Amino acid sequence: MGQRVIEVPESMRASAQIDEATYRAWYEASVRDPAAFWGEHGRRIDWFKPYTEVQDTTFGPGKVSIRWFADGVTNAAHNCIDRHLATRGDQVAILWEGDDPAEARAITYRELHAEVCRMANVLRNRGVAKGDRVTLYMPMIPEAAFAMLACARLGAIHSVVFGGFSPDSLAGRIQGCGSRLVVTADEGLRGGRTVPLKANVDAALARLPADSVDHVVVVRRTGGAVAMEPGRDVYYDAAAREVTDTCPAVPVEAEHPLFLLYTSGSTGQPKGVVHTTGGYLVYAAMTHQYVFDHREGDVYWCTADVGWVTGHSYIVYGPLANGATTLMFEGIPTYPSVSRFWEVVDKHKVTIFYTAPTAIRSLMGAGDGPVRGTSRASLRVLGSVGEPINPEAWDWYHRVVGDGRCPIVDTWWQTETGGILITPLPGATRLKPGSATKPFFGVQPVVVDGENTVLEGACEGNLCLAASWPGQMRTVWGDHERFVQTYFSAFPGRYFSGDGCRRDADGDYWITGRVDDVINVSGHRMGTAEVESSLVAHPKVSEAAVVGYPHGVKGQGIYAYVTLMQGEAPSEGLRKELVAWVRKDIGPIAAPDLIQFAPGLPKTRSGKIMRRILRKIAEDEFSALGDTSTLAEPAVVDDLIENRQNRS
Ligand code: 6R9
Repeated sequence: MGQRVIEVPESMRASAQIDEATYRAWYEASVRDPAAFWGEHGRRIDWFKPYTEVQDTTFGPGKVSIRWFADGVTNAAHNCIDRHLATRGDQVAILWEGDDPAEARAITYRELHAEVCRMANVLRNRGVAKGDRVTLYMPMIPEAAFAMLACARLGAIHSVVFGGFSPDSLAGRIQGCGSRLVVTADEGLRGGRTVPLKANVDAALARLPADSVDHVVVVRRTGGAVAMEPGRDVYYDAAAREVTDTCPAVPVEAEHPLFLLYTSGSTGQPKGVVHTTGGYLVYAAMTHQYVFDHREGDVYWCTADVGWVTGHSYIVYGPLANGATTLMFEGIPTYPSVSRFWEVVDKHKVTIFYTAPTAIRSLMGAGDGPVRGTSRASLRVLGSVGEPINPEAWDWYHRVVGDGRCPIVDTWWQTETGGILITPLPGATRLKPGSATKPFFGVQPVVVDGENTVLEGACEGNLCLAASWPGQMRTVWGDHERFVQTYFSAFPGRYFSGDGCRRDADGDYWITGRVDDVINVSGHRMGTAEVESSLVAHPKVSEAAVVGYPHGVKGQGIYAYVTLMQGEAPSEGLRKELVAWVRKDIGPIAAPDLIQFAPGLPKTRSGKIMRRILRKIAEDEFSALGDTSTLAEPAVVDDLIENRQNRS
């Protein structure tokens, strides 16, 4: 196909945990007899009561049910902390790098144990027990990980809400899962600027019935003044002084929920993705070890925020279950300068570095100089996640950041999948820039056409999974029917990812992006329906349609077509007002990049908006609009083209 192939470096091959032959043998075994394969690998974590059942899963049609290791009993915090104490109590578990380069902390496994026990006791004293939901709205400080693990220790279910979400979004997520306790910080700190986390919690709670939340625990980060409501709010440091630093880990069944995480889909409000304990932890830990070729002595850094699934699986649970040293970074890639990532790599001798294409593209824009000025000699493996990585960005990452020395693992997965599904393994897989390459052990991708026919060989279509893997989400919180509808109805009997892909003649997968109404902005998922409903809630807006368009740094930008109420006139002022409106309503990540005022939207005679046409115009490719004969008013298209906002 004329595409470039980068062979496995000889040094990697020689010392590989998994070489090519092992990959083939294990993969083969994992799909031939999944129960035997996972029965063996499930033992990589500690079980208080060992499982005898391994896999009990069905994708329908009809019933959808996913259970792994179901009669086993374990605890995630025990596995991430306690079981390491005898062998690595003095090893650093969490290496924290502050927003300000002068601030850092190193927390050993022994200290992690004490910190998590204290946090667990603070929560327990406020009524948190097994099965209760706890919302965490935290900056990237070690206390965010302590709080997650404290919940896990008690068998409580955490729901982390990204600190960039608005009070309204936070309120919806608190109410959605009925959490009665929120852990937050006074303020966050990013790029030298403060984020008013506690004030946002106050605003969120003001929108909910008065008795919704009993307790707000406030970690002091900046020391900035915040309002404290007596009886409800307590500073963490004060509460922690009153408890001991031991707290037993509550044994939970393998299928007991560990966390839920709200994520955007193509319709309606964000849904609470439910992950359970045993299978999730086995899968997160195993992928972390093999995908990143993680070994004793590594310093591993994933730059994600704990508000996203990548932070859950690959900052906290996977690495800590493996006894790793995991770096947690509070700041942003461009503060105080565009060299920050590489300075942190040198400062902490980072060996494995995992980031998102959007970060790579934005740093690439600043040129090679800021990278070349640093050593990066400690780096061994580079990773990418969140969106397709374009070959230019891949090349730069490989050639400049990794000095041509480090394999790049382009890892495809989703909030719903719990862990990485399609990826190279550093010692086993030759790389193709832009391809996520091969399935991980136990993962059975299938490419299907619109009629659910399985395509063979080289092909392009919808990316589905034919069978379950232990890290898979189990249900949507409180709405199993929505789970079945969303993931198992488009292609009955299979899990549908929502992504399109191409498989080449070598069996390598190339993810082409979402085929549903979800857009991927800087690696963050946004449902177009959510942005639309926010826009139409504005008093001057009558109708809105939102699509994605190619954006040089963000991957996709948000393009909104807006029809105003009768008598309202388009203006620059109103454009700004609408952007600010969405930003305030949902959060900065949802703010439209381009708004086009449109007197009418292209609709079929039955009133359906033809998004295909809107996407084309937003992409500035209006010469290939396809069939427009079914439009009720073909003339609206001319106006849309005339006034398009993205002109290349
Ligand atoms: C882990 C995470 C999931 C969506 C997914 C896909 C896109 C993620 C990718 C990728 C191409 C990769 N995506 N990794 N596309 N190559 N390596 O990002 O979870 O936030 O749920 O997003 O992101 O479109 O469906 P999440």
